[in-house]
Amino acid sequence: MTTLTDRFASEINLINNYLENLIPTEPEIIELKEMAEACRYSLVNPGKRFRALLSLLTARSLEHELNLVVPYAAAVELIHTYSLIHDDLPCMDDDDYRRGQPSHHKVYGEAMAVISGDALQSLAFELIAENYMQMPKLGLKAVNVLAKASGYQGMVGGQGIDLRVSEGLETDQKTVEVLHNLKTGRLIQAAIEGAAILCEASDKDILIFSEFGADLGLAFQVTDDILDHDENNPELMALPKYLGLEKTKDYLNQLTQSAISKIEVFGDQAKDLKFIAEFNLNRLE
Ligand code: GRG
Repeated sequence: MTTLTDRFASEINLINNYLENLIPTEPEIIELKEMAEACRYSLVNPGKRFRALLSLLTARSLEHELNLVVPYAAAVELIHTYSLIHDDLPCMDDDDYRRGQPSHHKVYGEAMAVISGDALQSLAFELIAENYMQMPKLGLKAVNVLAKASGYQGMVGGQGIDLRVSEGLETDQKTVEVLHNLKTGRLIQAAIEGAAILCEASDKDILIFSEFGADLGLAFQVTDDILDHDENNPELMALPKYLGLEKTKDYLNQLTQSAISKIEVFGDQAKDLKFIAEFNLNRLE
């Protein structure tokens, strides 16, 4: 199967180069050297850059210069990275490894992991403010989308539900879908919607991209649910426990078709986004 890194090598390079140069290894204030190193540790490493790639491919679908959305795409990756650092902490998922290397707190300690995550989150919004000052109305609209998607009405809200479920809150299929939409889906949706906004898409087109993003965001998590499924010990917060594996696969197919049908109006222009939706489905093979 063609990987995202094969097919979109130049787009992923664009993002990686930008992230690589974002936080200096030798900051002007020399006392910040360790802080900068800690922030770089989780940011500059081989994540898939799935969300950032979606921002770039949205710009391409709108026949826009990809560079315009790179700072926004980077901001989304910053938010994603901060969430992973915090999620790995002992008070959350307590994971020792992330992206093939020791998780942040294993290297820098828990307190440093908390503040590195905080710093990356602030930097995300700083990036947008700094780079879209010349187009303040669209910049503010994009900030609004990203802030909402990552805060209590989005990713953090989803994490809140997740915490309560792991403490015994009763759950069902609907709760799991809400959780997936918030915790995983919203940020993926925002990567797409915010890029469409910055590319001056019409309100109608922004809505189309946003709805495509909502379907794809949920589909991304449903694929993870299927890949992680263990028949003998089904996850409480994953759909196969409630739908069974086959029906979860059917549901993933439906979501993928629904996503693709939404961007069909853009024809060939949106072929890369269509590829991504299909790629997510093919991750199962
Ligand atoms: C702690 C504020 C806070 C939020 C945590 C996103 C999240 C919420 C937790 C991460 C754990 C998790 C499994 C979330 C579901 C989203 C997901 C599938 C994340 C992994 O994304 P990938 O596969 O990772 O794109 P890479 O490493 O490729 O970027």
